[in-house]
Amino acid sequence: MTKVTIYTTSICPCCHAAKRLLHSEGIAFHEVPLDGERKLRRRLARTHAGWRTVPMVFIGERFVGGLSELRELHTRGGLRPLLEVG
Ligand SMILES: N[C@@H](CCC(=O)N[C@@H](CS)C(=O)NCC(=O)O)C(=O)O
Repeated sequence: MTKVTIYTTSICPCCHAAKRLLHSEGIAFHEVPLDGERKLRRRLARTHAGWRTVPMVFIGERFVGGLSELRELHTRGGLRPLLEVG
């Protein structure tokens, strides 16, 4: 199964919701906390079209987006197929 990585901060409700969704689907993920990681956060924004909010969800190398995009992907049944790629 393709690895899921989620960049979060501890006070972010959207991050908790995204993790709940993944948990509820039984999808294991690697969490990278961005609290205090200003350089890493700037780098992520630079390499992902100026994306400035958390969570940032990746499936393998592919940047999925944030909570809204993760939910949308899940709703239209696109999450599992991406996990099975590669
Ligand atoms: N549409 C975004 C909204 C995400 C969002 O607004 N995240 C907030 C935290 S819940 C955020 O990043 N705020 C700025 C910050 O924490 O620096 C998504 O679905 O992920």
